[in-house]
Amino acid sequence: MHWGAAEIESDGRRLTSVRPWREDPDPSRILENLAAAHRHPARIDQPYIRQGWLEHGPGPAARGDDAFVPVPWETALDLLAGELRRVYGTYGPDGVFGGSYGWASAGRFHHAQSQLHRFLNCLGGYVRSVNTYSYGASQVLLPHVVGDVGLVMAGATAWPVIAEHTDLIVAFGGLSPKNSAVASGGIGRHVMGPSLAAAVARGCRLVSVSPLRTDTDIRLGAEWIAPVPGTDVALMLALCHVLDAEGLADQSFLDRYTVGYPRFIGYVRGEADGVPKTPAWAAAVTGIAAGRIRGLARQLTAGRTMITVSWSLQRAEHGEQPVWLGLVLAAMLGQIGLPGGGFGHGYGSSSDVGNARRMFAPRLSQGANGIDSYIPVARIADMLLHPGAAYDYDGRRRRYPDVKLVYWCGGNPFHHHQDLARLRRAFARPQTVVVHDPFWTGTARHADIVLPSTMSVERDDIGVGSGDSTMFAMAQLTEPYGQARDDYDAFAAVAERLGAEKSFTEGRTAREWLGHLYGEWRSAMRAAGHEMPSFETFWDGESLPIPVPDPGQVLLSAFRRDPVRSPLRTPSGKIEIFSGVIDGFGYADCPGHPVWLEPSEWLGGYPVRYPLQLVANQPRRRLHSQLDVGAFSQEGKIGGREPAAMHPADAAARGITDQSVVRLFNDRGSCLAGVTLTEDVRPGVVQLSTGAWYDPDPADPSFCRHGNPNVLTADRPSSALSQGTTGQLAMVEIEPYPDLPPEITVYRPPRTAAGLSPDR
Ligand code: PGD
Repeated sequence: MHWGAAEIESDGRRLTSVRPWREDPDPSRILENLAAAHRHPARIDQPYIRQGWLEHGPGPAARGDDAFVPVPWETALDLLAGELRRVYGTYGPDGVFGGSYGWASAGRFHHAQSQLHRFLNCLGGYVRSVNTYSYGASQVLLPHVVGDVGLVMAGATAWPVIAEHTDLIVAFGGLSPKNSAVASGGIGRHVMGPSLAAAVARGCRLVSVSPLRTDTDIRLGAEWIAPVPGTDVALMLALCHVLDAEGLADQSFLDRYTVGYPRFIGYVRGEADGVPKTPAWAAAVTGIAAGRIRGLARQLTAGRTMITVSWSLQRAEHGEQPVWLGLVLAAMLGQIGLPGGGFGHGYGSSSDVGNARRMFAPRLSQGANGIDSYIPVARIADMLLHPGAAYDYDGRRRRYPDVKLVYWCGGNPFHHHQDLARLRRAFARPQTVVVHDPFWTGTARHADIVLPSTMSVERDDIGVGSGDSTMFAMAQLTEPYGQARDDYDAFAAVAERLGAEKSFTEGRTAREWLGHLYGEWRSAMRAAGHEMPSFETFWDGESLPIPVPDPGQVLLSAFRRDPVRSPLRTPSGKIEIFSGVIDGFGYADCPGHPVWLEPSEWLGGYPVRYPLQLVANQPRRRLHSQLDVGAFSQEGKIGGREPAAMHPADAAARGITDQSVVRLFNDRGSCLAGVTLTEDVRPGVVQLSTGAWYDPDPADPSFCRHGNPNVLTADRPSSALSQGTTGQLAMVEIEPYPDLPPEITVYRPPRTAAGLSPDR
């Protein structure tokens, strides 16, 4: 599972015992959600059709409030096949959006997006989405400046190397234990915590730069620097200024391995704009004393230093800048490519960053898409609201497609997208929305055709995380909930109705696919010189290690050894401190070298009406919105609401008391939350994690009764370069909620229209 391997027992229906895998040194408590969630009434028990769609047929409609009509599987499959036939026949693949962003569940075969994409490709293709909500700004930036995203993520210096060699880790955005509890596709052994503990025991120092003290495990004793949220760039610029002014920059490294340093350092010195980026300048922006910044800069050169930037920092307006600048700062220190020094991006953001790259794993082919139409993933609402409108992206001028049918399988945009009231207006535009999910999520409630999916404990699969090297046989443990079916079976049945069954299933059952995928992989591994056991031996065993070619990998070590023979895939072959390509795009919000740009909303410059800075980060007690109904997630709620952390001084100024229910609001929306008061957040900051299921007030969908912060965040792109999400930060005000808090209804299935004939 995404949050770790587990040893689970069941009576065939319920999960009777869920324990972490005994070889996991630092398991995640998210596992504690599984048993209760598995049979929770919020599961979808059978197929449903939205009443309005059934009565009036496809077309734009206010989605989200209607009743749902339970229908037999055969009826739902017939309706779905008929609608796909109509939309493909009338509009072609350009009328179908199948991006379907989301983490779904672990498992190489039943991976929901892979299933959906393969299915839609068998029908001719679909409009897809590119990049992620996790690090969308970096995905577009890094190819320009260092040549490759995968290089930085999968090629990150391995944890054992850090544990052995690093003297100082400066972590912009911290090294979050809650985020490193999870990894896409799963994780066998969680190693970040033990590795950091070993490094600290050896004498390594940690500096955690974040408005939240808990962004690095408090037990590690890190020095906490808490700048104004969104101002890390100013802090980094001042560090660069000190290195330059005091002659501490490694000029020979900069000359040999980078291009564009003179342009950049001219900006730091204030040659271009008359503003030297001194510690005093940065102190006014960040709220960190100039002396402290200067002191930190001097420590950077004292030993082996790792500069790391979390993914969360780039989930903000101008999110490219802290990542680019982290790389530049590390380049000035001259330790890139040396064991334990240099640059990292994503340590503590996902469990797999810092795992040495493994060899490939079994994979289901998604076939070929018949069209080449896409949007940057976080532009979903813009696409639905403004078909045909022009936008910029990575140097190109593009237009949004005119989508008629939206298909989601394995994601929850009413969790992950920003400004949910706007997303709801956008979801009223298509003619049909189809959703597969095990649970009645916000997204399922905004669909027309809803199909119940199995959870991974209800099917056989092969499990290995995208960055993990332990493969597991995931045997089915219980019967499916209600009439839930594997997504694969649902797609196969629709494909059969559309004459595409042969290309979709290739004549195999799900179980036969597992043997087939494993067999293909085993042959490829043999060709690469690695003998793997038979499928039967793998299936009966506990776990199977996938070979890791270089367990002691160091990011960019080959480039450092020989930049001529191992150049980067950038135009210059070097690290681009100044990128002529990006500069040539002419984007004011992402110029040719990293700069400080004031965000539209921040503590330093926003109207006093919303004086608190919301940090809407990843949750500790679940994965995104997954398993919010589970025991561990529920245990954290306050008055049934999602917990929000704020500083006692801010609370006192507003008459807010600990453990009380409050209302957070701004011009976009409002939500309730339960307050915890703590000095572990910077004054002026309030933290409310994502993932509480969206529970809109029927009279006002911009008001979430439960605590989903995405009613407050802005649907504003990081920049014209990347069009990434900016969901991490927003300005809000908070007030006590003196009334009896309204009932939360999202954990119950939606209203059904009983007795209505499903046969049209
Ligand atoms: P999940 O809750 O994981 O969130 O957004 P994402 O959509 O990935 O949704 C996965 C859905 O898949 C769940 O509804 C689950 O029930 C369903 N599912 C699980 N297994 C299956 C299956 O086998 N079949 C089917 N059909 N469905 C299945 C996450 C996204 O949120 C991410 S990655 C990030 S990094 C962003 N982070 C932030 C943030 O920091 N701040 C804000 N404000 N917003 C964010 N949103 C983003």
